[in-house]
Amino acid sequence: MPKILHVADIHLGARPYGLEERRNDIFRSFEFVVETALKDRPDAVLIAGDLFDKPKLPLRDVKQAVELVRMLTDAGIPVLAAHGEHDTPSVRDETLLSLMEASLDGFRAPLYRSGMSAKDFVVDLGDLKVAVVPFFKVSLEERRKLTLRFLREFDEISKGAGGKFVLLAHMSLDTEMQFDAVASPSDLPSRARYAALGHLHAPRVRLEAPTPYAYPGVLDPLKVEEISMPGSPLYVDLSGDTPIIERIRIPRRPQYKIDVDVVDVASVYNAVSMSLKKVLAGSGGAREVKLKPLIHVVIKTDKPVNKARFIAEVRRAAGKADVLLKIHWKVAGGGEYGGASLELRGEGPLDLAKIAAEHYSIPLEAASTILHELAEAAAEKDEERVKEILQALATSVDQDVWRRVLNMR
Ligand SMILES: [Mn+2]
Repeated sequence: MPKILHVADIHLGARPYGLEERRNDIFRSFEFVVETALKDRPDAVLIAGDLFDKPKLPLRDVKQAVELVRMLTDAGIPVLAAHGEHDTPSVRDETLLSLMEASLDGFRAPLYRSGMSAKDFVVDLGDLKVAVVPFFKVSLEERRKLTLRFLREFDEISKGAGGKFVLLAHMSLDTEMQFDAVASPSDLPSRARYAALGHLHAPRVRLEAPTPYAYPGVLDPLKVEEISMPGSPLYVDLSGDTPIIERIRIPRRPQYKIDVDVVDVASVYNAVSMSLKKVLAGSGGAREVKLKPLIHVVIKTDKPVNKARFIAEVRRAAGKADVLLKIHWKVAGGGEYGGASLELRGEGPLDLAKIAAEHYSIPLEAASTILHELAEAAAEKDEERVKEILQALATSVDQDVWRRVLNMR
C-alpha cells in the first residue's frame, strides 16, 4: 500500500540569470508538485535535499515555501526532508528546514546535532520507516566517513525494523558521479526497499540495484546545461517486492538554446534571427504552459568582442518576439562569461538604465542612480558595497528600501 512522492533539488529562492520570472517558475513548479500530492494523496512526500537554494533566503521566499509545505501537512500528508548541500550552512546553526520542523506539525527534517545517533534520524510513519541521512558540510573525506557510519547504523536498524524501510539522502553514489561520491550502491541499507536520493540534477532510476534507488533530478532546470535533461518527481509504489515508479510531468517554461558561431558583429543579426525563427516554429505544439519561452543565445567567437554591440544586435534580431533572452559568451581564449538577461522590447540602442528600470519595475531615475552607484563601488573595488547593491537589486523592488540602501554608507 505505501506510495511515496519523491522529489529533490527544488532550489526554492534561486533566481537563475537574475530573472524574477525564473524565481517564480521554480515556486510554480513546486506548487504543481504540492497540488499533485493533494490530489493523489501519497502516504508521504519525501524531499531528498536542496528544497532551498541557499541556507539563508529573503523572508518572502521562506514564507512562500512554508505556505506550500503547510498545504500538504494541513491535508494530513507527512512531509520529510533531508538536508542538502544548498540548504545546510557551513557553520553549525539552525536551518530553514529545522525551523520549519519546529513550527509545522507533520513536517520532519532532522538536523544533526552533536550526540545524536542514527536512530534519531529514523522517522516512523507506521508502515513506513524513513531513515534520513544528515548532510555534513565538512571536507569530502570527513563527509564520506560520517555518512558511511550512518549508513552502516541504518543497515543494522533496518534489520530489526518492521514495515517498509526507505532511505532518504542527499548524496552522490560513486556509480553515478565520481568526484563528490560519498558511498557505493552496496553501502545502502540492504533491507531498504528504496533509496530516495537527491543531488544529481540529471535524473536516474536504478531499480535493478541491490537496493533500488533513484534521483528525480532538478525540478526546474537551473542551468543551460540542464534544459535538455530536466528531472521529474517520482511516485514510488512500495506495495510489491520491487518499487513501481511513475514519473510526474511538470509543466515548465520552455527553454531553448541557440548556438551562434560568429566572426564579427555584422553576422549576429542573421544568425540569431534564423535560429530563433526555427526554434519558435518548432515550439508551437510543445507550448504546454502560457509562459514566454526563455531563449539562451550562446555566442561563440574567436576574438574579443564589444559585448554591448553584440547584445544590441541580438535584441534587434529578436525584434518583437515575445521571449525572455539570456546571452552567454564563449570567447576563445577569454573563457566563458555570463551575460545580461534582457527582456526584449523591440529594437533600439542598448540603454542599461532603461532595461533595469523595466526589468525591476522601478523609476528610470532610480535605475540610473543604482547603476551609477554600482559603477562607482566597482571602481573603488568596494566589494561589500557592490554586494549590498546587488542584494538589494535582487531582493527588493520596494522604493523605500532603495532609498535606504542608496543612502547607506
Ligand atoms: Mn541541487
